[in-house]
Amino acid sequence: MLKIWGRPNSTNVKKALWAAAELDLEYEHIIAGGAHGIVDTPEFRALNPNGLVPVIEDDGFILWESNAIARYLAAKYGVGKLWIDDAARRADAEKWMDWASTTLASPFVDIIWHTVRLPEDKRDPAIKARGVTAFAKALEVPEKALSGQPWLSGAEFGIGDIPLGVFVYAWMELPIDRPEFPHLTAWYKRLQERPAYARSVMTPLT
Ligand SMILES: N[C@@H](CCC(=O)N[C@@H](CS)C(=O)NCC(=O)O)C(=O)O
Repeated sequence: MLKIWGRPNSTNVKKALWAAAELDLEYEHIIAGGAHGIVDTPEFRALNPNGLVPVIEDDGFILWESNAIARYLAAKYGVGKLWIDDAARRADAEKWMDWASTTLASPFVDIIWHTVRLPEDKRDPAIKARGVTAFAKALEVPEKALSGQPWLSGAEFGIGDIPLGVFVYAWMELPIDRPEFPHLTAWYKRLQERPAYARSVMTPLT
């Protein structure tokens, strides 16, 4: 059976859990990382030398990196579902996965650590404000894209929606200022109607 290592409050772990849930896959979930430890053990380092979650094992195949995991699960179990056969359409969707990691991850860390993760006396409002501004500015790009299509993956929901869907849940939940993004908000409402999203992503952030 598929195994997924990672604490369920991690943004990157949520991508793997959500992809598996969308595909109705049964899996064993090993809670690891943060206060749960495990990631520094030699056994875990043999799975992922980076000592980070998520990691999966599927029929003896070990994989780390959350976007690669979502792509792998979609390609193996989601043909005609999460996976898009046409190379151009798939690349058009997948670019959002890379975009989310390269553009949003850094401001997201500033926001989440300085809003809820660090002890209150260690939180720096200036770092939080820097993250909030940069994150909102970046979201202007998917806001525009979603004015012309229902999903980042195109006409149908797909892997391109997964990373941003996880980030946006936290962004909507955290006590921060948010500009109005009507198309992004409509997309977020559509995500919330998906049982797999509710089960895997709409869970505590701390
Ligand atoms: N690029 C990696 C980043 C993985 C990562 O940074 N994971 C964090 C959780 S979001 C982690 O393992 N932190 C250490 C821990 O939880 O102990 C991915 O997308 O999978």
